[in-house]
Amino acid sequence: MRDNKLYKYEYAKDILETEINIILKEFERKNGYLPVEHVKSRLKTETSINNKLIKKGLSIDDEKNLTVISDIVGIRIVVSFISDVYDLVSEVYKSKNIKIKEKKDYILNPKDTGYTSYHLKVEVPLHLNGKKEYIPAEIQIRTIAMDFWASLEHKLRYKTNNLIDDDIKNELYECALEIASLDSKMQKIHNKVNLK
Ligand code: 0O2
Repeated sequence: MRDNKLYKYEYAKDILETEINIILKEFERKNGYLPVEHVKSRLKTETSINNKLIKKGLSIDDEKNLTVISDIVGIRIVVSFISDVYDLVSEVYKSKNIKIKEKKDYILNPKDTGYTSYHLKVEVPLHLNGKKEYIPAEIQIRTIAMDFWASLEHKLRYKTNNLIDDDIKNELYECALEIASLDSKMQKIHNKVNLK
């Protein structure tokens, strides 16, 4: 499926990576520091795309159904402090090459699992064979602390085939609360240091 159906998504990933890179370089040039710990982009795997289509009750053989999946192209920007998340979000909003379709602030409104992050569902313009079309993509921006929790929780969930029992879910939720509290503490220290 990937080779023939996903080539446009591959191009869109390249465009998004370049755009995000420029936003980050510009941020560093203007502010004199780069808040980024790391950036990772990916194309959703064929298995993951198919699972999502099946979950939505859609055929995996109909190419048109790919358009309902908004995160085939994904880029994750992991930053140092909570304020960096919001600073970066406003920089992405200023970009003329990234069209923002929807924002989801899971920092202000964490998911039931405890997951926190800032998501932007966007579209990237792709000029191909004299035509312009918009390819959907998802940008996730989160702190290194949020990323620590999400990565480990994802691994544990994957290990148990998504069948985590309620006790473990509660423990993971508590970990998320502790991490959120640490994030706020680090933010306060950051604010104090910045004032000096
Ligand atoms: P992967 O492997 O990261 O690609 P949908 O995208 O249709 O599922 P929605 O509401 O549009 O639903 O998306 P949402 O919840 O804004 O974002 C989904 C993505 O956020 C997930 O992608 C994960 O990357 C991340 N995410 C959301 N909730 C959790 C959570 O509880 N734990 C962790 N670790 N990550 C979460 P995928 O496709 O599920 O997975």
